[in-house]
Amino acid sequence: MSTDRRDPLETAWQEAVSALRPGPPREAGEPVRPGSGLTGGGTLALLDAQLESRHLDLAARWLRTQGHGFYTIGSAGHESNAFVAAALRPTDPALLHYRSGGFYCARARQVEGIDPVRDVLLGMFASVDEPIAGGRHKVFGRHELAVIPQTSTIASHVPRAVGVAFTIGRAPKLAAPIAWPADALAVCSFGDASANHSTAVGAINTACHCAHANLPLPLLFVCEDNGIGISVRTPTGWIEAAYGRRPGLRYEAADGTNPAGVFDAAAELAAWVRATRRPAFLHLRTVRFLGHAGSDVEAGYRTPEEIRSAYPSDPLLGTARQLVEGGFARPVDILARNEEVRARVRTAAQGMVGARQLASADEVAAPLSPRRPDAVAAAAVGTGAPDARRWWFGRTLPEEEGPLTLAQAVNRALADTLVAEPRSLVFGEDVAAKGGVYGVTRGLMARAGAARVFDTLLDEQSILGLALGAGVSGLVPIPEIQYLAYLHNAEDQLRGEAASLSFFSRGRYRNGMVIRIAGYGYQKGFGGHFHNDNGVAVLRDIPGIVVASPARAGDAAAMLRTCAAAAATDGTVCVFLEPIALYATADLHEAGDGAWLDPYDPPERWADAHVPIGEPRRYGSGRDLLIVSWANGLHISLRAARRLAADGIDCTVLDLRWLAPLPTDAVVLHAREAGRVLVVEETRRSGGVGEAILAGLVEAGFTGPMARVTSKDSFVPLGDAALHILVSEDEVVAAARTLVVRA
Ligand SMILES: Cc1ncc(C[n+]2csc(CCOP(=O)(O)OP(=O)(O)O)c2C)c(N)n1
Ligand SMILES: [Mg+2]
Repeated sequence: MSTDRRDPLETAWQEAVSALRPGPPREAGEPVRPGSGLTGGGTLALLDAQLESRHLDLAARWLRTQGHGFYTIGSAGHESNAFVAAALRPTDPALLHYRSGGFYCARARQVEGIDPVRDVLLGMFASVDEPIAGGRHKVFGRHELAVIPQTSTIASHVPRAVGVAFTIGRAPKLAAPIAWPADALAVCSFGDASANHSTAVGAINTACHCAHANLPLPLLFVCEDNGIGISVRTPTGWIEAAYGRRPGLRYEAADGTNPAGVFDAAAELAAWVRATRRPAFLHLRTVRFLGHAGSDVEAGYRTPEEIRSAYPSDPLLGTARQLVEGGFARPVDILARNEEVRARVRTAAQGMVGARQLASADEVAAPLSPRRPDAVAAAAVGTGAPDARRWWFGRTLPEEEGPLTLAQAVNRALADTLVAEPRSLVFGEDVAAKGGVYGVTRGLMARAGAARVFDTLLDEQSILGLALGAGVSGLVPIPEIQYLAYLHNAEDQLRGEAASLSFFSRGRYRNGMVIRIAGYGYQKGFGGHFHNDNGVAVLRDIPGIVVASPARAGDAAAMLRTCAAAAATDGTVCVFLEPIALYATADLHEAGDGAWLDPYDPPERWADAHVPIGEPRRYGSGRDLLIVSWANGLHISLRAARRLAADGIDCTVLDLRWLAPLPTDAVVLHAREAGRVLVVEETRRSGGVGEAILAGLVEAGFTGPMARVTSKDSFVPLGDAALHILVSEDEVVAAARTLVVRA
């Protein structure tokens, strides 16, 4: 490969460095400026980190001109963030902006044997050897550096950062160890435009709220303010106006051209955060060079003069100036370092041409959601000590209570999880004193304590952010979302963040969790759409997650144990979708029959009662028709099956129990036995589950008659009008008759 022409940015910098006037020579161990905690020698080392970051950016563009590399968003202009890293410890969990390359290179210097140039270049080449994402994304991340990888979604990491800090703050009150040192702080960087994203705004508000409530939250926000978001200017003074005077949030600003100033401000804030366990906001003023990305034609929205006018604010020039004028280096020394780093980066880049990329779909998906069913089964039977259970439940153990409703069974299973799994936490809106929106968590706080069962503020992004932070810190979070409709405003925290972490970190980071959601329709004419939301498509297409949806008490307890065990053992992200309308249902066919109640299994039966992920449950063995359903649809289907039996139509009813992964093989097996299939689906006709069931049958070569009855493609209205929308027992019976007669 040919060497390239130098970018005007580099040439301007070289000229400016050459023109610097050296001060009287000083020893490397002396402060870089009077009173600074940073030495001249330390600054020189950090200049190398800055140069590495800059030359990585230049190399990314140079590689593109040669037809190599896949990523050109860089950190040029932001490299003063190296001095923030230097003020922190390499064990402080870091969630970084995509321009925090200087931070990454500086942090790598704090840990033996890590070459940040290699790491970042491998990312550009989408190499399988890249240490965090292994070719799945270009991202700053490395387990050995406590740098948790981020997605490309602006600000989506900020709720997790708050969750990590919350977990560090909560750790002293828990009996379980977490992944970070007791005196760690979390650091989270983001851009100035990103600071306006509702995700960031909400998360920072949560941090302020915690501080206001005296909850420990050791978190350093770093806003890398280059005054622009792609092409849109941030109004002068906005970041300070928005974040300079927030309750509970200490604010300091630092100028990226003054490295000692950045270091001292960051060190001061870090010491304060560590000591007070309160959040702080470092406003780091930067510039942006080289456009937003290689593909961005900056000249379309910035004049050449404007672009050049930022050159004097180059953080690399600021560092060089402090070193030269402070007497720690001569311009020639700095220019020589530049040449050394430049050559090193280019040589490394050349050596990576042809680096192996992911070679098969299996290799790509390997870290998506590792499953070890045997280990999960073993973990799912883990129970608290008999004494602990006895203390928790008092005189009557749940297995001695008699048959339970679905809500009671979830409650008892949550209790057993809290007893058996010291890493588990239960939280959400109203879950503590009130016991959750439907009382499912009632009594848990009184026993587990307010450190493990607690109310959050009313923000689903923050609830899931807390789960993300607790999960990546080694705990087993079990958050509650009050209604399925209210998952949607926070859905990216599940889809973009939780589900993708293992994938983008080759399993080095995981965030196992069980998100309990009260959902579905049929609330006896109550509530309207938002309390009867029945759409699950948004969950079913998220790669790798598990969606459990029990219909009755016995299944719910066993499935909750499975989910908690999978979250703890394999880092599985589980959604546990509970049918509100069946929470308190006791009967199936006749009033008073109690057929929808189940006894609670005693621990010695948990192994036999274990429900593996993806295993459905069969009712009956009728040979005329297979009815496939789940949740409310199961209750409806079992009633319909009895009416059909009176007509001489013998049905098998299959409860899917798991909506992801779908038990397609079992459906096919039972379909072959019965010859005809009817899917009874309480979700919508479009994007529901039945489409996948029928597609699975067709793909498997099943040729018998198939049909589905579903709820309508509509929102659910208030009152009895809901019944026009939701699938009914009569529709099931009619469709089944048609199907059987037709065949
Ligand atoms: C949620 C979301 N919306 C839009 C984008 C596209 N996008 C990528 S970077 C960016 C601007 C970010 O600006 P800022 O936060 O100031 O960071 P900077 O690039 O200036 O460092 C946008 C809009 C995105 N990545 N995520
Ligand atoms: Mg910006």
